[in-house]
Amino acid sequence: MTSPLSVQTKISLSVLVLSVLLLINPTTALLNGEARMSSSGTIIYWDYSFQVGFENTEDFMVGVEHSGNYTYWDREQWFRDQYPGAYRFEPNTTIVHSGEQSIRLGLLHPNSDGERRIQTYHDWDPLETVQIWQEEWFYIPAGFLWKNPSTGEGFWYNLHTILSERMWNPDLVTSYQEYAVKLGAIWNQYSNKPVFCLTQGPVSVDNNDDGMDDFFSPEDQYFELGSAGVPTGRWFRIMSHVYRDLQNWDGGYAEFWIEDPVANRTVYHMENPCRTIGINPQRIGSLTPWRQGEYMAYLASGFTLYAGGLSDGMPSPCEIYVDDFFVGVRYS
Ligand SMILES: [Ca+2]
Ligand SMILES: [Ca+2]
Repeated sequence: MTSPLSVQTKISLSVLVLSVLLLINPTTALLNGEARMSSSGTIIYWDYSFQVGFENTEDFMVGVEHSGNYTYWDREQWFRDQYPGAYRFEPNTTIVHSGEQSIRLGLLHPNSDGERRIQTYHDWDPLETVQIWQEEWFYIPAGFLWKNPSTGEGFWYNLHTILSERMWNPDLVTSYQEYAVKLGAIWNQYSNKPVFCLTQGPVSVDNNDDGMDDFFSPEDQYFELGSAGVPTGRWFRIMSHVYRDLQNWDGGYAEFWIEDPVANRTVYHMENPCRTIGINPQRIGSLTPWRQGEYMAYLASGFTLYAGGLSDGMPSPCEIYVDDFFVGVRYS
């Protein structure tokens, strides 16, 4: 068990490392030999990494399914193709964490199911990727709508997805499979404030083809971080680290940090062992990450604005800002 003090010390060191890197690379950069502080307090050198400051045109270029080869963002869901004009995904110069721009994410008509999600992902090799570190800064405006003003029911928003496995394969008993590890925010009616929530799932993984989900009961999939109120009107950072044990799928772990500089940094830190591989990596690797008919599979991570909870009363527009994204992976 790590004490809060030592966690803060680690975060401080991590912030120092990041600050130095930002001085060297104030905008966008592909980095080799990138270093970050691991959960155990040691430096990890990433085999591949990049950071995006949303200062350049290519920072905003996203592949959609059926296409690829973008520098940073390989995919988003098909929804923007299906619902043109439903989103804002654009440079912003008024609410900025560093440099001159951030990215504004806006859902303009989130009452419609297809128009309430922006998911911006980079793909990874499922057979080689052992560790992923991801971090980015979020700004949720003051006055952000967290609950239905008429009914009092809360909304939820996914923000940070370090692990997204998806597979479409009609040859299997369970043709669509998904596993994810992600962090978001939700209105908690008991504490009467928005809180962070950690999700493992939703699960539809059937590696033995018996038509039944392989693991996790529904109540195991979702944890509200009740004491970790979500900051609004200021920048905060979500960081996470996933270890994928490719030999023993139950041997992985996921860590999350929520860093709020105003509220004295570390809001939450979890380093419990958990399963971080859902779909058999061989199965993901056997299919292309780009859709060919009904066949597709990928492992990816990235930032999101995915809103839900109710069909009516969603904020419109629903907007947040993101800046200074970093991701690194190790192949060992
Ligand atoms: Ca920036
Ligand atoms: Ca099964």
